Amino acid sequence: MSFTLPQLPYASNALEPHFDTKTMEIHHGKHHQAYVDNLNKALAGTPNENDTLEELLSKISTLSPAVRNNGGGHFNHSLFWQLLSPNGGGTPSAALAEKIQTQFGSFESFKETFANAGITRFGSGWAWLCVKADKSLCICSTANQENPLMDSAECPGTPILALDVWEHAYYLHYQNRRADYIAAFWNLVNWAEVETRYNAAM
Ligand code: MN3
Repeated sequence: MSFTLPQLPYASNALEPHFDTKTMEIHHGKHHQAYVDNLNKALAGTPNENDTLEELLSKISTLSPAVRNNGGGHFNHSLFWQLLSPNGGGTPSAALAEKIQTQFGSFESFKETFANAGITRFGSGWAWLCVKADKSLCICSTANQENPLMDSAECPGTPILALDVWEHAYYLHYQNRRADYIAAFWNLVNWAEVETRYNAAM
């Protein structure tokens, strides 16, 4: 089995003005494609070449750095694209809204904590909202292309919202202004998709 680049669920210019077209084209067509290609190369001829991505992540500590970096990269980006929408933004509804209110005090306070996880991640990485094994919500960040599904994760859980804070995600448009990129991200969050993932994890 070999992995393939998923199509974006919208046109590459559909997230303007928040995420610009050039960044989306390079991020999806070059960066994500490279993770897919390098993952396939790293797995070719190994006992793991027929594993699913989830299977790889669940035993990533036993696999090579190339599988960790590129398998993580492929999983994280595939998820990220689904969590964005040209019709995104606003607030979650129903059960997730209630859970956020209970755990973080308010939606605004949740956003601040999540944004802070992205802003304070030194170097490259991701910010996450996860459902933990005890069904509570957890905000954390990970380095590089690591994620909460990896057996080595410091903050294990089921990711329901993800934000790429690598410079390649924002530098063309926002340069060093990571906080502005994160502020723009809230206009694109596909809360319906986050809620679907939340309900499945519960
Ligand atoms: Mn990226």
